[in-house]
Amino acid sequence: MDLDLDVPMHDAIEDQPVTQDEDKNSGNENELTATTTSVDEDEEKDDFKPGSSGIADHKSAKPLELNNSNINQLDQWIDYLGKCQILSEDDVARLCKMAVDVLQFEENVKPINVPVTICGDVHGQFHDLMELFRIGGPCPDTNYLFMGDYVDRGYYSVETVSYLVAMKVRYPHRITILRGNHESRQITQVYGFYDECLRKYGSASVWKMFTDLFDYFPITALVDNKVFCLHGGLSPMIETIDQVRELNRIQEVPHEGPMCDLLWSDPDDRGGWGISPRGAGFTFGQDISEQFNHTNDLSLIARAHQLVMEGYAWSHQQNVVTIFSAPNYCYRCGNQAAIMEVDENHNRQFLQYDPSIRPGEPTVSRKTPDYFL
Ligand SMILES: [Mn+2]
Repeated sequence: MDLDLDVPMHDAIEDQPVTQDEDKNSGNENELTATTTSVDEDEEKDDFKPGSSGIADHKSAKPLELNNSNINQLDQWIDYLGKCQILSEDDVARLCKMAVDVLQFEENVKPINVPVTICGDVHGQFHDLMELFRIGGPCPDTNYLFMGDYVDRGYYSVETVSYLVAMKVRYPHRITILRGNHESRQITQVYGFYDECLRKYGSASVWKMFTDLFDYFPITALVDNKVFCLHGGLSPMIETIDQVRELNRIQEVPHEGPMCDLLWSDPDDRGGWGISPRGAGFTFGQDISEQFNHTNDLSLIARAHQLVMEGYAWSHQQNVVTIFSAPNYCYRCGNQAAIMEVDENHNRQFLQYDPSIRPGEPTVSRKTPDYFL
């Protein structure tokens, strides 16, 4: 079954900068062009240059080995972060340095075995991430693959990305965290993560550490050689998965080219390649998906990146699935979230969930306020 056209696969919120008014006809601005001015200015400052945080200055020649001491440290952090508390700046530095020594050894196409539970955008909705683990089962009992966009939009990007990175370092073979288009210096300066770091830490240091770390995140995963997983979609410059393996991914997400496309593209009802309304990546039709899956002997492309009201949506006659794991996105979209379990026999099951209750926070409600009664 193909996508219902009424489903807002092209999310007006995702496609427009937050500072723009909500009128979708007002120029169709997009995330990349919206940031161009500030980025050009920022690149004049050494502070914002990749690597300036120093977290990757003393990389290890071999993957991080866990011992009692760092396991205890990580368990403490995970316990603390699980209560939606932030780590100290020094501890974020320690965590990010450890994470570099895990992530630098992962491949551009991370091989993953079944069973695994595949998740889409989280976007700083920390309490909903905790709900995700309640629905899907705790990590490391359940293996997880997250397909990017941990930060921006929600109120708890710092807590969310700290938690996921700590889990990655603690259980490196149980959880995979891919890079989304929001795991980027440019995008996070516009959509919330940079400002949240300044607000919670009083400086940009923690933002610099995490964005330096994002450069090391793998960009795709391959589940049992059959399900190709990535944040955005396909690229006209990539015909085979081996071509993804050859990319140099340790860099800021480029404005164009294959790595950009993998993190930005979207499936479309129109055939062939199309210009993306986002201003980065491409749209690709069913013919493109079928050819890619045939060439690479795949059964499915699993991706995230677009709001879908049921939390998941098939497209291209089940050659592509979109998974979105932020319920009531931006605390106002009213969508369900979903994750996709793939079992030992490659059976797929979608688990849908609604927003968690957040005590003391504004809940979006359509009910008539009390003062009208
Ligand atoms: Mn995205």
